[in-house]
Amino acid sequence: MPDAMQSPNAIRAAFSAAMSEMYRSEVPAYGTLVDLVTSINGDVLASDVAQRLALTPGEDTARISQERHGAIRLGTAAELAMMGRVFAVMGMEPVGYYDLSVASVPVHSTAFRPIAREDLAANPFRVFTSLLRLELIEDPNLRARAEAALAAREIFTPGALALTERAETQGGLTPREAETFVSEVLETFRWHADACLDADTFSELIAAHRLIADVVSFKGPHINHLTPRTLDIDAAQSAMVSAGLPAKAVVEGPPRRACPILLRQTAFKALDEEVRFPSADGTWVAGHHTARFGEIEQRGAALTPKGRALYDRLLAEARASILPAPDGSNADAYEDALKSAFRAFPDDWHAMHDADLAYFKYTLGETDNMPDSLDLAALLDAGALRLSPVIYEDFLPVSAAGIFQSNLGDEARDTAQAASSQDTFEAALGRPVADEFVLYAAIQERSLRACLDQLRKAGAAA
Ligand code: OOG
Ligand code: NI
Repeated sequence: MPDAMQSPNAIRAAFSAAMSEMYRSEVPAYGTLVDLVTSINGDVLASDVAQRLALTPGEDTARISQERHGAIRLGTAAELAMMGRVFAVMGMEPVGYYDLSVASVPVHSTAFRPIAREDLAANPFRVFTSLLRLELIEDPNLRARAEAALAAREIFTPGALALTERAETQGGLTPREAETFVSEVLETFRWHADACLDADTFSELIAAHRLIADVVSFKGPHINHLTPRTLDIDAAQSAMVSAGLPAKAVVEGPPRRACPILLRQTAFKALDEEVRFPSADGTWVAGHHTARFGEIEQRGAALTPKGRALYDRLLAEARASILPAPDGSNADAYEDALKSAFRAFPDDWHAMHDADLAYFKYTLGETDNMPDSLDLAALLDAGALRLSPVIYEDFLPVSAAGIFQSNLGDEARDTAQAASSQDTFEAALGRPVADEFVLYAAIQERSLRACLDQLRKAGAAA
């Protein structure tokens, strides 16, 4: 990249900040969430819990207050492919494939995010990006109207399209271009209260699936939530309830642990918003839509395939005995079932490392009894190497399904939908999605190699 160009990390950080500012003004309760999470994070970092979390100082701790993810839902393959090019300008790559059809949600998804350790440390902003599966609308007439509405819209401004092309041909954007790019791209995610479809079509789409109505009826893929990261989600959940926010009944993901793994999430329910629908005589018809909500998350260690398989098995075990009721009536019993299932998952960093359950970054520790060999176990036992968990940067399909559902009005939907495929999704995107495990393993290996090199040099010098 030529010197005069703005770094993708700086563009992403500016974009993430601009999104946060826009969402704060659109959904004031999000601002309340950010404030309470910031204060809880400050408390945790000042307490001795911070030590136990073993976060990498200056890397995992520095980024927390500006860390968040967002979510959008796109209507067509062309929108997804273009969105991929826009995110690439900000250093965000598609990672992972999530098939939500198993939970009767008619989308499949990926997460756009930075992938290198340095870039994640600079700013880890991610966007959970879903593509609607229109083929799941059964009524051919309704499907055709939905397709026509999507074909007629252009979700990117001319400026956003032109600057994305410029970034691709000139290998980046100048600081001035980057500034314009951020404000142009922001327009795509803005809320529009004016629908593009008439009230009757909207009702029919709602009846087919609320999510389909949300994607198809508006000018663009309004950001539907923005999620700050907290270091203590249980404290944040109580604070949310105390602040009068309509919090979701249970926290999704693993139970509370001393050594957090993967991702725990909770949300406040979607707001009922006033919208207007155009009618044939040129007047507007007032209506309502629930679309946007708030979410908080706590991130823990990324798990290896072995750790992930254990997580999936224990979660399935708990959920086979009890499923959280949407009204929260069995929330305590569900938490107990989770806790008891997860006793089989070691809750100690060293044990998780030795059992190959999670990924770690190694740092050099200080020790007086340096072992003779560079054997990993000996180095860890002697304290010559220390462990810091590689933070999980991705999402969880069961949790995502729970988040989607809590915001679709908690309707019971037991009709399973045809499974989709990663191939179809990648064809729409125009490129493959990265494998998250490969990325985490690379971060672990690189950090180990760097430490061993330093120890070797120190040994040679001694
Ligand atoms: C996305 C829901 C998934 C998460 O944090 O798991 C998600 C959506 O509702 O569009 O954001
Ligand atoms: Ni989310």
